Amino acid sequence: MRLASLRLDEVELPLVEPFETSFGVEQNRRFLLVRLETKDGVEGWGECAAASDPLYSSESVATARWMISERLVPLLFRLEDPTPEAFLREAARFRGNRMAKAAVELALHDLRARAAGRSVAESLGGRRRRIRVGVSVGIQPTVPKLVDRVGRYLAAGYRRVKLKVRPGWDAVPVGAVRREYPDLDLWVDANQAYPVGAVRSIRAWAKKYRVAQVEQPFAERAIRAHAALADGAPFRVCLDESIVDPVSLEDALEARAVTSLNVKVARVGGITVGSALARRAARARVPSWIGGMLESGIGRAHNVALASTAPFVLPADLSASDRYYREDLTDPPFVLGPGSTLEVPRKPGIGVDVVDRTLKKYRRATHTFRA
Ligand code: OSB
Ligand code: MG
Repeated sequence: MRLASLRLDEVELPLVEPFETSFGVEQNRRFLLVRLETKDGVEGWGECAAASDPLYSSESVATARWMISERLVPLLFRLEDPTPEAFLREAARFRGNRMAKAAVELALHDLRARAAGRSVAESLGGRRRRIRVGVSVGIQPTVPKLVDRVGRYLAAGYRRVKLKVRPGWDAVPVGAVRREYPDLDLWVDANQAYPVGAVRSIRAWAKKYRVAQVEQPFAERAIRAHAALADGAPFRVCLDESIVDPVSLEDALEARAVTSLNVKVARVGGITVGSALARRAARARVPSWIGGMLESGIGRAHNVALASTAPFVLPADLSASDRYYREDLTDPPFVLGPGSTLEVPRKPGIGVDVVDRTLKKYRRATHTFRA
């Protein structure tokens, strides 16, 4: 299989409502798309989750654009047989830049699956036809607005809710949601916002309001603080930003700092590593689940495919298209099904079509590299 071109599109897609976390607010999501094409006309799509600013991690649209254009494209075009494994082997000599690498790796998975006439889910060995999902709820202007927001998601059919928290937006909003919805599967995510000294206070409100899972309260490197929180806790301690590769997972497991693993293909450099991390965690009896980065239908389709594989046992942060975007880039849109689930596409590749007209409407820049 020979590659003919890689097209890098920069898109700006308006979110249905602003998404606020401890690190900032997003209103329009700006991101890159990778479209590969072979000499035989087979295509493959990947999405880069890096945002305009390096707030979630050190990567941004600008760094990923440089990394893909100046380093990954030449490396990719030199490969005899462009498989995800061959690409990752060569790309490994460049440090970090995992979101940029993931975008290309995802496109290769889609391309290989399409060429073989299989869905990405099938080629990963995914057996689930539907995956369980929840919804991640951003910080709201007021507590009543949060309670109302959660209520509308529950009415839409979501059965698991993750609240974004930070110092000053925790015990009160979490308590209010718990009082209103006594049986809700309630998770929280702080995106590293707490000082390591906050172990006792987090434990107190999380326990009081029966929070099932506390995600990444402390800094990426604060492994001991996460272990202290996890010690004897009646909730799972989930790591997101701290786990970027197999070594960081080994260290966190050894320290007993992780009792739930959020796998984001963007954060760990693609599907291959994400899948390996989840399998390793499962051997240590740590459950995994797929996290999201507000992806368009392209990135979400990859995530849904990976979520259909065995080690992903907790409900994913992958919601219906209309929770994110009024117009998604793919057709059909993802819709919430019975039991808080999304259907796993079964057509070849990611299994959804990219809508060219919508893509062009929201595209801000495009560049084609030819092999
Ligand atoms: O930490 O999980 C996170 C979105 C952007 C950056 C970080 C995170 C998130 C989410 C959104 O929680 C989950 C989704 O895509 O639905
Ligand atoms: Mg998170």
